[in-house]
Amino acid sequence: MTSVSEISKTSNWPTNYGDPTWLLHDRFGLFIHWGLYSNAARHEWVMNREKIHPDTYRKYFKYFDPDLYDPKIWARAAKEAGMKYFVITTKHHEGFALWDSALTDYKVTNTPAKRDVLLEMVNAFREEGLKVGFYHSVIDWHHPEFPIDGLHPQRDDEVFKANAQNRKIENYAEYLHGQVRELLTNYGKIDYLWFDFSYPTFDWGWSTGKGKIDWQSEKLEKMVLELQPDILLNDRLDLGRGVITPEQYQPREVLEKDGNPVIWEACQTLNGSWGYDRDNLDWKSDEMLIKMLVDTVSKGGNLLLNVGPNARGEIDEKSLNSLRAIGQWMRLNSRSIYGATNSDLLAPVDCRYTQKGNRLYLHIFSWPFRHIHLDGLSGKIDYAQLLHDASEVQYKEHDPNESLTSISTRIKPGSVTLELPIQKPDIPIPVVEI
Ligand code: H79
Repeated sequence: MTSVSEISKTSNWPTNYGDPTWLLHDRFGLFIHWGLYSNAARHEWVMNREKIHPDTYRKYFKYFDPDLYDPKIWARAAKEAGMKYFVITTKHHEGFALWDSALTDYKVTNTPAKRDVLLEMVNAFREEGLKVGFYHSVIDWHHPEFPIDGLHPQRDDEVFKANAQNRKIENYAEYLHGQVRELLTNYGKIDYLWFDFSYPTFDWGWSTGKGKIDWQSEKLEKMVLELQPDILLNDRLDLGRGVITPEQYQPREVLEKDGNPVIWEACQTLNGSWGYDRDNLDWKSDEMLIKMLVDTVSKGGNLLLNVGPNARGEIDEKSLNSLRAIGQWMRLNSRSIYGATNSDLLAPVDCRYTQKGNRLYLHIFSWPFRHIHLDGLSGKIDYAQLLHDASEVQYKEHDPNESLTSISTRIKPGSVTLELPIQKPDIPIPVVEI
């Protein structure tokens, strides 16, 4: 087992980045995707997917009117779910600024919202004690100097492309750096900056993807660290460093690089869409979400779980209910999550281990017939209990020096057999603390 404090000394973490101890401890954050795509209510890539012209897309700018927006409600929901930080889309690929940027008119203060909703959000979450993260898209499908490539919504619009011949990525990079400067200057201490995303290796024949040369990532990173020396950064500037961020994909095992554990964070949706998606039918169950959190920590990572509030400024009931369910589980079981990481021990089938110091947490995904066998733990256990109600779990230790104790049960020498109740406790994922 690598302790959380040791992980923070690993190779994917540059010494000039902030101290990631808090992130590794906290393990669970809220991702929020909120922008003009929330009005379209059919995925945050709608501009791209439907190749919507910027002039047409402007209707969402004109009608962005979040009259029910109260970020205190969002912050409380996150806190009650057990989340310790949040990451908000300051600007997504659509290019719309969710704050009062001096560098563009395409910003929230020019919509019917008329106010800096980002500022209110940052204040509300800080008040609830959550750390503040900014998502910022380096891609921008609205900016007049962003060169058209194979990912651009107007990639097949010959007239648009002809008119965009003289776009200069340097001009866009200057804008990008300027906006990031604003975000890191005007909103107090920002704990985490989450860039999205580089795609340098893509080559569509007539155009290539974009990466660190285009964004001037080295220079951008330097500015970020000058403005916010304690900030943490993710890995999407094409620099090969920062928090590794697998997207809607649970790694199959502990994430390592050159044999060392790395700092990583799974980002996951409730339903496959990041932005509010009215007609979505792919909602994950509460149990699946809890499993996802446990699975992530059991592999040494964080979970950044997303909600897509709607354009009136509300997180829908379905999402809120999922957060509540996770919160109920966390209230009783968060000891196995906060400050915990993967164990070097191999967990039994359908179980996940997390470990914190010499406490081992066995998460039981599928309730067994009475017994679970823990290899190699004989003589090493002092006490075992169900975490949610502190009820003792009795167990038998099997002598490591004996041969298979019984041909009929195949008990392994050196293992421990937990004796569990027949009835699964009334909690989505029971945890045994050992
Ligand atoms: O904000 C959310 C998504 O909208 C954003 N990241 C999360 C946090 C995201 N944008 N793109 N992606 C995630 C992945 C996109 C992959 C693809 Fe492609 C774009 C597949 C096809 C087009 C880039 C180009 C990768 C392959 C070709």
